[in-house]
Amino acid sequence: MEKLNHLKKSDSELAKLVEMETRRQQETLDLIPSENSVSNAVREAVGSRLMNKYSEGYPGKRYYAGNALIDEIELLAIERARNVFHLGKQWHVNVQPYSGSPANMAVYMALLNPGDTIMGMSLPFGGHLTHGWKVNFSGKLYRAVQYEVGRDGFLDYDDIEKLAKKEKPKIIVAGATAYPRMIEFEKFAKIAEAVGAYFMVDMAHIAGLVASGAHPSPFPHADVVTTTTHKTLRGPRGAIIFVNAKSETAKRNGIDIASAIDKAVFPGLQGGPHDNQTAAIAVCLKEAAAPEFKKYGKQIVKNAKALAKELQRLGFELVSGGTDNHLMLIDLTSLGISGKEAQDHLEKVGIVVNRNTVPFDTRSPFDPSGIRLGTPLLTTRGMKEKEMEMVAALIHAALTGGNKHDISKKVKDICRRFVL
Ligand code: DSN
Repeated sequence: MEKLNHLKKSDSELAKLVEMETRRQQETLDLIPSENSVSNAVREAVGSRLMNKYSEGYPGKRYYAGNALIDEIELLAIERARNVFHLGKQWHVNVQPYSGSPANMAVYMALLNPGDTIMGMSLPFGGHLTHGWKVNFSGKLYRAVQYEVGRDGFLDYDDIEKLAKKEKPKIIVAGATAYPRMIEFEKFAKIAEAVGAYFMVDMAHIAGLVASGAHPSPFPHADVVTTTTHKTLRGPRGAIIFVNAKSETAKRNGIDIASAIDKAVFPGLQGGPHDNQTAAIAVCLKEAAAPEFKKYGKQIVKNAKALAKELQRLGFELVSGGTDNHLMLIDLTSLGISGKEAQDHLEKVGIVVNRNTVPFDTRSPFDPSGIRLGTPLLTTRGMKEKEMEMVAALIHAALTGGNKHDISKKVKDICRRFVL
């Protein structure tokens, strides 16, 4: 447990809440696939005095004095981002977006006009809010058309191509929050090329897998790649936009894509960047370039496959019949409980998951038919395939009327063995 000496002295009420949350994280099994647990080094950078600075602008072009060191930090983050994903200089990198949604907004703002057509994956089928969902800015400011997965739970690239040819989007977005399978970026890129659309990949969920070679890279195929930095990449909350300065689509449209995206981030959408966050991103990228991170990313996938296999052996139905990445979706329909009920039962025994729609769900998103499970955080704790089998057994017991006291005790035992 961290000391929080100063906080305890000045605000004991808040310090107590932080300590309780720390303990909650340590004593529960977190299977939310978009969450992770960062290193102490990343946390130190986030809590550093860099947060005191204003740095509107970009390295070498700031509006305020006193930014020489901030420039160095931002340039280091940019260089490390290129290094982790093996990118040449043609990839322009912006590390300033506050998080994933503003990063995606900046891309649309740079490349589209309000009312233009965007095409992304439908939210209840596994897409993200910012990929054109109706209640989000992306579905309100733009004309959004949405693709879905087929009945088998897999993306159907022929259907996506038909939709693109019919709707002629100006941008096609690949990327998901609840899709357990590999995304075939090359196929998407061909479809985008055929209709003259920009091809954007939001790799937020899988960035750590891409960095470690556990998922194919979108970079050979995309015009723009966005990512958050706090999911599988295991950094602070934040985001990066990678821009292919040699984009043929941008050339055809006569725009300088790198400068358009920089301008959309600042001054288009944001004021001063969060320099403490930029520094922590640089730290996480250094960690992600290390050989241990390669093992980490591959182990996330091995663990997900082991968890999926054991859950299926115990009778659970998984969307698409398994997983290729860090997450899976259990369809609870045949078990006769809803996603919300399952989430609540599991939380009571110390297993933290999120309820989630399954493709073609007939229930409401507030109480859908599924739960989403992922292995990034348990893998950070050092768990392997053997522990995944135990976790599957505990989930099964919790959802089929097992003794809550016994299950909670076993959860606590595992948490004690794999310390956070
Ligand atoms: N909220 C994130 C997730 O859980 O997938 C997406 O931004």
